[in-house]
This record gives sequence, C-alpha cells and structure tokens, in this order.
Amino acid sequence: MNQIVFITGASSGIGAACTKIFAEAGAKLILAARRKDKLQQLVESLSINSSHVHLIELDVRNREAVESAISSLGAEWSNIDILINNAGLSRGLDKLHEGAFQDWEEMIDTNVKGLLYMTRYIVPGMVQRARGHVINIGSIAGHQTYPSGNVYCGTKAAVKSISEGLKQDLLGTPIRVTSVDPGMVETEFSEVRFHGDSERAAKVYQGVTPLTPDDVADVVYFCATRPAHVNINEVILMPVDQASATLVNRKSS
Ligand code: NDP
Ligand code: 8X3
Repeated sequence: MNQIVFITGASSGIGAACTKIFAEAGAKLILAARRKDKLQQLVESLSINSSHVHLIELDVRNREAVESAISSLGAEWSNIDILINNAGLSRGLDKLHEGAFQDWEEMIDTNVKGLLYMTRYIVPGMVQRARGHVINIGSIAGHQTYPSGNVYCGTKAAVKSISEGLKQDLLGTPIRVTSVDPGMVETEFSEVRFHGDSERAAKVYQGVTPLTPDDVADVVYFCATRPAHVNINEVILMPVDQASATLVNRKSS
C-alpha cells in the first residue's frame, strides 16, 4: 500500500490495531496521540521502519495544535491519503441531571470538535489532490442511546451526522467517507470511562467475548482497500454476544 495514513488516538486500542494492519500493508503512517511514549513503544513493538512513520504528540481538542501539526508536516508527509479519526473517549456513566460538566466537555471537545478540526484541516488537501478517504470511528452508541450514556451517545450521534454530511458535501469529488461503528470492544475505553477504576471496567466485559481492536481494524482496512469507485458509508459491527447497547449475553462462570 503506497499511501499515507493519519491515525488519531494511535497510542491504544483500535488506533494501535489500525496502526498494525496498515503498517503490515506497507503504508506510511502519521500517528498522533497525547502519550507520545506509547506511540514510540508501539512503533518499536511492531518493528516499523522509522522512515515509514511520523509521530506527533497531539491533543485533538486543541485547534491551534491540530492546525500547526498539519501545516508543518512538510512535503514528505503532507499528502495524506487516509485520515482515520479514531481519537475518542467516554467519561462517566451518570444520569444526565447528575453528570459532571468536565466529563461532558472532554467528550464533546474530543469526539466531536477534535474530529471536526482534523477533518477541516486535512480534507481541503484531499480535495485539491482529488484523492482521499476519511474513516471516522463512530459507535453503536450513535445509533441507539442507552441509559446514562446521554452525552457520549450524543457525541457519537454527532459523528454519524458529520460523516453523512461530509459524504454529501464531497459529492462530485473522488473523496470517500466511511463511518465504522463498533459495539463492545475490549480496550482502555472502559477504564477511561470509569476514571481508572479497573475493577469496574473489567465487569463491562465479564462473561462476554467482546470484539478485539484487531476485529475493528480489519473492517477499517477492508473499507480502505475497496476499488476507488466503491464507498462503504457505514459499518455496524458487534460481538455475537451483543444484540444492542443494552442486550448482552453474559455467561456466568
Ligand atoms: P482507548 O482508550 O484504548 O483509545 C483511545 C485513544 O484515543 C487513545 O489512543 C488516546 O490516546 C486517544 N485520545 C483520547 N483523547 C485524545 C485527545 N484529546 N487527543 C488525542 N488523542 C486522544 O479506546 P478505544 O480504542 O476503544 O477507542 C477508540 C475509538 O473507538 C473512540 O473514538 C471510541 O469512542 C470508539 N469506540 C470504542 C468502543 C469500545 O467499546 N471500546 C466501541 C465503539 C467505539 P492518548 O490518551 O495517548 O491521547
Ligand atoms: C462504545 C460502545 O456501547 O459502550 O462506543 O457505548 S458503548
């Protein structure tokens, strides 16, 4: 694969798995996250050739930082072919009227505004070059709201709308837009949601065989490698043990 792929949130979970699959395919990778040490460790663990990777310590909530990271890429890295808007998080699982303002702001600023900043700064170049693909990581939470999911579900519903809107606005160009919307995937997601409470996080996956980050990365890679005239708009995937955000088959041990 002779393409430049920009992955946000590559330091963990689905983003790290996307890094692996695109690296194996020979893509050149721009990897961004706040924890640059984790990016470095990932690159070492995958033995990625250093000329094939560019690491950026980036908080996608910071619009100026996003603008500067992209505008300073230089000729070797600036012609981005695939943008994977993966950076995201949930914070808390509280009734709306009891929710924490800081949790809401973090989710909205990352999942919605961060994704918008990345898109706004990268897509004009794709349009200019008449080549590109934006792949947003949404969620089943964008399709169905679950109790106490309120703001997180709202941000993922926004990602769904933004993906649809971007597809419409790019009609007439060859740029592709895809939303990959998983159910339960075992990553750092629940630990982040519960502010580091790993016991509570582990319970989310208890008795269930969840998706792995590699399962999601496989789908992302499939979407990215269809013939140029094929646009996969949306993929919803969940474990066999899950039928909706709230319907989960748990085996007792
Ligand atoms: P992880 O917590 O394992 O990974 C989240 C990634 O996002 C990390 O690499 C983190 O990097 C990055 N990130 C978070 N905030 C920022 C920020 N402000 N700036 C830059 N990077 C940031 O979770 P997942 O892999 O599960 O999550 C990836 C995406 O998948 C998210 O959008 C999530 O909503 C979505 N998703 C997850 C599901 C699940 O069940 N796990 C299901 C459906 C969707 P760092 O901390 O180093 O900045
Ligand atoms: C992550 C999946 O159901 O925990 O987006 O919201 S869920």
